[in-house]
Amino acid sequence: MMHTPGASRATRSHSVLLGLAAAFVPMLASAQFTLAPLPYATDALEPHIDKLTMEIHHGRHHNAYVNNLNAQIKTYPELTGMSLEAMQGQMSKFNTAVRNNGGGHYNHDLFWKVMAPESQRGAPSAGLAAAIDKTFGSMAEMKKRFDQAAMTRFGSGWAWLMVTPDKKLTVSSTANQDNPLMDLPEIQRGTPILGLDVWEHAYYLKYQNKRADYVTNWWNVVNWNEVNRRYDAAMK
Ligand code: MN3
Repeated sequence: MMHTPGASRATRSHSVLLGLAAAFVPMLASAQFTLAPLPYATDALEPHIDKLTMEIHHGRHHNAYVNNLNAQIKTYPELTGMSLEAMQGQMSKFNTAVRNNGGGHYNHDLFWKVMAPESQRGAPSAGLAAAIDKTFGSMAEMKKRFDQAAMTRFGSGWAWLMVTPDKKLTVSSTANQDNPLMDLPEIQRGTPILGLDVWEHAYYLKYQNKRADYVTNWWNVVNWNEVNRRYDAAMK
């Protein structure tokens, strides 16, 4: 279930820079993209998401995306100093390895933050709740559409609640480690405020093939405080 990054396809100009970059990139690479600790204990989302899944998902899968992304700095020295958000928005410039691993790093960084232990989950703000009611009719209907996006994503990918460029809420899904920030023609663009990982590695140990049960239970661990914060930022 580990991700296999696509082959590097450096352009001619990148090749020219390669020798130069290789001389000093190892030092920079170690400090560029890093795996932040989880903002809570690995068992904090029990019983909905189990401790072992969290350990493997964060410590191995997410860690691999970070390491593989850092390895791409020798191909693309311009990644040095680039924010994760900025990278997503110009993903069309990069190869499949940056798309998969840079997307994977951004997506998981968001994923850990939009979940929280029970005492920290909060509730949708008045502003977000009103926008959800206006857009979808009700919170229940929004969740239904989101669940459909999660369930109909064939294979690996993500479901999203996002703010579109014209400041409207919508639900979408992306394949693999793509996300709505990426400037790629097949992606519906927006600013994600809530995201759900529906790769099998996110739920298989506890839920096996029952993705629907995972999706249903996952709503119990959503960190609405963080979703509210992202909604407010996206609406500015
Ligand atoms: Mn994952």
